[in-house]
Amino acid sequence: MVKCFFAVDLGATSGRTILGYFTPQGLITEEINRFPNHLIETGGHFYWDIYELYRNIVEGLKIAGNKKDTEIISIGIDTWGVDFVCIGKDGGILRQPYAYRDPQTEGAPEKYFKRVPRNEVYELTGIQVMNFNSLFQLDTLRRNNDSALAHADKILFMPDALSYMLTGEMVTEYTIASTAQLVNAHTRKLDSQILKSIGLNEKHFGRFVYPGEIIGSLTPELQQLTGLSAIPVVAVAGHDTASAVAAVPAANKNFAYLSSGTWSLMGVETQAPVINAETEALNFTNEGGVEGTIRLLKNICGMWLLERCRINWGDTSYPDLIAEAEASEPFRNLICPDDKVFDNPANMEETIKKYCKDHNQPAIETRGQLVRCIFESLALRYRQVLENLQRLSPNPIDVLHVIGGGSRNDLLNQWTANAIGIPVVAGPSEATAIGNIMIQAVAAGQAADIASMRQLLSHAIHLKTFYPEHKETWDVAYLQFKTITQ
Ligand code: LFR
Repeated sequence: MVKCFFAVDLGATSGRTILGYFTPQGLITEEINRFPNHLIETGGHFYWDIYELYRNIVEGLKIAGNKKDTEIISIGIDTWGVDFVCIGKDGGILRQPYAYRDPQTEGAPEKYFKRVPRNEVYELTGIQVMNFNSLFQLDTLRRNNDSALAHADKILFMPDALSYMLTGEMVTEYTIASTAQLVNAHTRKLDSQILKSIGLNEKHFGRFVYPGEIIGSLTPELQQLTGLSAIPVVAVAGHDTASAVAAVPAANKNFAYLSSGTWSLMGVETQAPVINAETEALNFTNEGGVEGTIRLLKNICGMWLLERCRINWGDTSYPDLIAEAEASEPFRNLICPDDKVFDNPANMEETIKKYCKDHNQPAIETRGQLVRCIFESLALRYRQVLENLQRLSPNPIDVLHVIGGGSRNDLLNQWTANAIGIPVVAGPSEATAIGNIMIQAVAAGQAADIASMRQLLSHAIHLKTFYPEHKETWDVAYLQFKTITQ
């Protein structure tokens, strides 16, 4: 019997379940199922379908349960951050969760800061201000007299809500509550003052747990449906970015990471929150990580730009698009990836073209030019954020670890190295699921800590290093980029 961990990893565009286990030489993983996750637009709002996500997880459990010679030790769920469901007194889900790209939170932070000063909120939470933080979503629902919130007995974040559907147990996991902007960065618990400011208290949340704690075990209903036994569901780092950062194959402390997927999350790992006037002005976040660490990072709009363009491009593969970009003229068009216009436009391709036109750049004529514009702009934005990080980080930064699906893009990795002037180490591409499995392995007593597993990973996983090239050309382009973003 091979003893495996079952990881559920849900992102904004797709989800997957993975079986994995560690050997003295490294890590063995097997993808069990992969499925799309859709933004559902109706009545002027955007939602996720939590029941469909649940159905796909159960499907994965059934497949894994049918595997001969495999025993599942535990299950762990991580998802994107900030979204949640309201649970009624009878235990039912009161409405499908709103998706964080829903426009209802536009201007929400400003409204909230009229009642609670912005600097006080930042000092308490250390979290970057983004419209969609759960704090502002909840405040928006409160202002709108939302019926689900009005009847909510409990509020559960996405990973906790899905764990609840698997076990019947309600918890609030630390990393996912932290990115919600509801946790005090110093006490690492829900902040009662913040909760009070939106008419809530600790009772509205499940038992507070940290990564590695057991949530509950599979319900009898699910045991019957899947043929599995009462397997424990473990709280991993419920926030996908926290699970991904756990899996950075770093040899020592002197690194920055870029978790590259729908978002590009660039940051460093620190032992304590870094909350000061500069981090506040630059809107850096201090999100909770595993084993007491803090993720000092910034959200950069990442592959979302390309994912949205691809919707209109049929079945074109990433390698084809990358080849077209490589064959196009360099630095012809540049955008600021974090401009608000790219948040959730009806047509991303047209929005990028219009942005270039409005900034007096040559008209984008080919798909290759468009993809090149996205990649070069991202690489230059990475440099801009890294320069700030180098000033804010308590440790020197010798290398950038690129992890997540985007780390498979050799061209972007090379351009990133060129732009930032330090080596880029790419991989693992399934960092989030691996981090999820690592936390389950530590919880099961199979490993002492995350540091030892990172060491194991750094030897066991094939990593690619990219060294900076063409410094002068990229320096010139960076100056050009800065004129757009200022
Ligand atoms: C990445 C991520 C980011 C979070 C964004 C929205 O998947 O979790 O960390 O800021 O999605 O939730």
